[in-house]
Amino acid sequence: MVEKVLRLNPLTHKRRPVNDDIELLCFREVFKINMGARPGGRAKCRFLLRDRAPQRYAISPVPSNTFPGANILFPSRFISYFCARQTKYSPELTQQTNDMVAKKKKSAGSAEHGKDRYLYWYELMLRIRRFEERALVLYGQQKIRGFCHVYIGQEAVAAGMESALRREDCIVTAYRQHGTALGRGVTAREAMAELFGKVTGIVKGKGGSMHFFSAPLKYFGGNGIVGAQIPIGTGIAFAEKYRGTDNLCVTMFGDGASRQGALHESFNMAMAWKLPVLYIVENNGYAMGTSVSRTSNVVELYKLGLSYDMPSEAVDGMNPESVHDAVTRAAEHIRAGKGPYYLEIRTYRYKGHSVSDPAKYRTKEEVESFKERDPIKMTEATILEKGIATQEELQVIRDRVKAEIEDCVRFAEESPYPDASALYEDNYTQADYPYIRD
Ligand SMILES: Cc1ncc(C[n+]2csc(CCOP(=O)(O)OP(=O)(O)O)c2C)c(N)n1
Ligand SMILES: [Mg+2]
Repeated sequence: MVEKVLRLNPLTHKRRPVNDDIELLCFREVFKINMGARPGGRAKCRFLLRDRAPQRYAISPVPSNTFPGANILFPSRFISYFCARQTKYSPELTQQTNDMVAKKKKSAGSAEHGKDRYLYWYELMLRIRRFEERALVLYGQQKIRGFCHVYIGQEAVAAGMESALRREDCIVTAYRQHGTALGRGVTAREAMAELFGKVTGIVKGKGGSMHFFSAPLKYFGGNGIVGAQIPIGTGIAFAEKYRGTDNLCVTMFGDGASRQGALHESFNMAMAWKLPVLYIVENNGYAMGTSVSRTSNVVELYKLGLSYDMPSEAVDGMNPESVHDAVTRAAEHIRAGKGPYYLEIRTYRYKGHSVSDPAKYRTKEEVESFKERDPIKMTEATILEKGIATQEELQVIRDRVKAEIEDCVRFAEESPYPDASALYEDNYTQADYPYIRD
């Protein structure tokens, strides 16, 4: 087995190691080879394993790293790959989050959030949940194809955030984005038609599940490259500052993305230039099948901001109240011209990473423990317990959402696919592009 794993070319890694020893061994070898920053990995590997027959353990050497810092980045890719196995949402985090929840419960349902806001949260979260539940069924029927990452369990983040923002503020996020987009105002019709690849979709059926975009809504996607949106959001914030607005750019990413170097470059620049950017890490405990505690020494991800002197805090992401309050605090700070703010919003995804992930790397008990704090269930309970609205009023909302989801599916089914000629539309071209080779 050792032989098998070590024979992998680290750049094309195709097979998973199956036990701890192998993981550690692989990581150590890859790390040392990369640290060499020159081709010579094979020789070093032999040296490290000199007690064994070298030819059996040879790894294809990685190329020389000519970009400064690139050799430091390589190992991080391998850690997440080699460490994919059953793990848990960090126990420390779970405890801390429970403490936050207990504290929050005391003030839950307080008059500071009025009836309109509660009903807005309830309706939006329900819309997101029902939309995605339906999308999963349609995916199973092969009416939706390609990638599909659902947000189920994380709805309170989109709801609490939107109620605290202005419509002029910008948002950029990752690929798990149906909920964020619906919160922003993308209609269920536009979203569902996009999943179907139909011309009536929010980006004319060309983007699919991961790439919604709307300039009028100031919604900048929907990005499939993990962490790529962090410098993009930083740049959007720069543009807002340059234009002299007091809008901010919410730049959202997952816990996995927080290990990307782009985050550090962005944090540094945003602080140096006091850019109006609100960074939000949606810490749902996992990056694909790898838990935060397996890939990061710092499991309290808000602390990443502290080394840049960025105001940073952890937030319970399972209820919209605390998300709203934190985003409100952050927005005030940013609009006052004091620069960026960073929130680690602790949440959970009930489903696997994508439709094709059975999520065997975590226990049923863990999933259930989060479902007990389900944001929709909890919000409904608060509304009823505090007499904010009646069961009948909630039923009207439930019926409305149900009809809306039925309608958006019908709309998507009946809409046409784009014509083949659409392939030549909306493409970026530049006649004098300097790097084209014949
Ligand atoms: C640069 C890059 N590396 C790896 C991948 C493959 N990949 C897709 S999603 C993902 C996990 C990201 O997890 P996280 O940031 O926590 O977001 P979540 O899925 O939990 O919302 C990875 C590694 C990618 N898309 N882009
Ligand atoms: Mg994650």
